[in-house]
Amino acid sequence: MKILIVSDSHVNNNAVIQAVSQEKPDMLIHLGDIENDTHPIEQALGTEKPSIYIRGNCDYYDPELKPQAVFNLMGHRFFATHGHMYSVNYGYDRLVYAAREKSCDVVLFGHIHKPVDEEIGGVRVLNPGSISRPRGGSERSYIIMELEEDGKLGVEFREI
Ligand SMILES: [Mn+2]
Repeated sequence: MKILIVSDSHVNNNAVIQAVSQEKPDMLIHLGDIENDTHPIEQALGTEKPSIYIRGNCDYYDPELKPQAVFNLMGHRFFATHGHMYSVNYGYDRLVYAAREKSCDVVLFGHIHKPVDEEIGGVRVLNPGSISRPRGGSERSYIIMELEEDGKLGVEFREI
C-alpha cells in the first residue's frame, strides 16, 4: 500500500495535486494547514480512495477537517496530528507521550515545515516537511510510505 503524506500546503492545492498526480497513491494523509477547499484534491486522488485531512492552526473554516486521527494499518497504529498542540517547535517529548498514550507506534505531524524521521521511545516520529513553504533550508517535500502486508514500513522523502 502506497501512502502519500503531505503537510502545510497553505492555500497551494496545486502542489498537493501535483504530488498526487506524480505518485498515484492508494491513500492520502494531509497533516494540516490546508487553507483551501479539499474537494479538488479528492478529485485528483480519486474519490474512491481513502484520504485523511487534519486541521492545522491556520484552518479555521472547514468543519470536515479532523482535529487529529488514530487509525490502524497493516499492523501499525498511527497518530496523525498537525502538532501545534504539542509544542513541537521545542522538541517531540509531548508528541511522543501522546502517541504512546494512544498505543501508537507511528506519529505523523506537520507544523514545523521541516522533514523529520526519528525513532523516539519506540515511536517512529515522521514529518513530511511543507509541500509549499519549506523552512530551515529544507525543500518542498512530502513522504511516500510503502506499507507491506508483513508490517514492513518504508519511508522515503521526495521533493516536488
Ligand atoms: Mn503551517
